[in-house]
Amino acid sequence: MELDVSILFSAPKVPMMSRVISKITNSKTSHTAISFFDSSLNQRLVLEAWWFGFRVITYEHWLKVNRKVAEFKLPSYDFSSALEELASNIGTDYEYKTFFWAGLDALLSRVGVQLKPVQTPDKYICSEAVLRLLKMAGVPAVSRLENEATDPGEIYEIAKNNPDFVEVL
Ligand SMILES: [Ca+2]
Repeated sequence: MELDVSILFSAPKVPMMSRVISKITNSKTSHTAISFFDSSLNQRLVLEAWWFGFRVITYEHWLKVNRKVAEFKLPSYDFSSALEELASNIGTDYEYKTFFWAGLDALLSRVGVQLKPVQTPDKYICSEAVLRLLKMAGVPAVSRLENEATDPGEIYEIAKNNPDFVEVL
């Protein structure tokens, strides 16, 4: 069954936090998630790596804490098996190691030091979950991005500029 899947990019609803994050990451988005319609529940749901773990919530609930920056569909891809595979990790902890690694890496890269990314295929930060989904579905535009070392802004830049991604307006 083909699923109605889209990729969401957002910023925190708290304006100050949003500004701080966009300063650090140099992007207007600091979070990314996967949206899909579940026909058995008749609900639009969001799958995301959040501070409390990898979870599914309703789209309505997601909008309460997120200011949507952009949403993209990839009409030429079938995400059903990729989504199923990713969903088998619902409930796993958030990958704090990667989160702190990213901050440290950003600082150290300014002085020319490169860290080796943390490798944990079953624990995610938000961008890692989205990236793994896109890669499993065979989207070539993201194939060179590191699963554990990419921030939402980098995926957003690709989505804006690659014809496989169609913005939902
Ligand atoms: Ca990981």
